[in-house]
Amino acid sequence: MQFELMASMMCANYGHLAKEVRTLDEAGIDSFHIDIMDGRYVPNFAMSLNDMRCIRRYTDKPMDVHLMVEHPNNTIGLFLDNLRPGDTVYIHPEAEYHPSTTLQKIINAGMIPGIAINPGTSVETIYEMLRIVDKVLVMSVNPGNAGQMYLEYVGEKYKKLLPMQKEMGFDVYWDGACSAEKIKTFAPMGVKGFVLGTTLLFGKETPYADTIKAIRELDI
Ligand code: S6P
Ligand code: MG
Repeated sequence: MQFELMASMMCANYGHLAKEVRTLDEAGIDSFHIDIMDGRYVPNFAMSLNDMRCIRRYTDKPMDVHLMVEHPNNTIGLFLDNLRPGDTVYIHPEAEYHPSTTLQKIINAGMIPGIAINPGTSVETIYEMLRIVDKVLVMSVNPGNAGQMYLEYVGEKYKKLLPMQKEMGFDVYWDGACSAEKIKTFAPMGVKGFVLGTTLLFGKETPYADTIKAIRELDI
């Protein structure tokens, strides 16, 4: 079964970031998930513009940029200027007064527009935007940190969103506490890609190539 795997780069070892990027690239990761935080929309600072630029220098694979910042419209140009067509940018709709304007900016710049939805955000709230975006990143943990517990109630939201994909023209992606068991359950239901962080990929003894290979060979 085909699905995409994204590496959550906030979980990488910054002692040797270039090596991390090259190893993940060679291990067959599909794209690099970049968690940008501003310390206001979420109570953390993870990565920022320079980290993204640095990662871009060591790989030609797509960037998957997740903006966890207030009013992304104010600074999104900085990111778009450093991205390429085929890269994705997600905003959190509730962080913006006019999210559809910001999404249009992403589209006009030639990038793939996405929204990230928090565990507490309902499908009804973002319904109209589903027609504008190509990707919906469903947060299975509250945004801000890696290494959190999966929030069981988010499963219901996937069940609600997935049947709308075709008619509204978007794909669903998973972010937070992603395990092999979750991929086995949700990939067949139609989730197109999974962000891999500390739960499955980083901080383990197993080489990235072996982990990624084992996920691709899951019996699904
Ligand atoms: C959380 C962020 C995520 C995490 C990822 C980490 O704010 O958007 O991308 O980095 O979920 O994965 P894990 O397996 O440590 O939860
Ligand atoms: Mg993320």
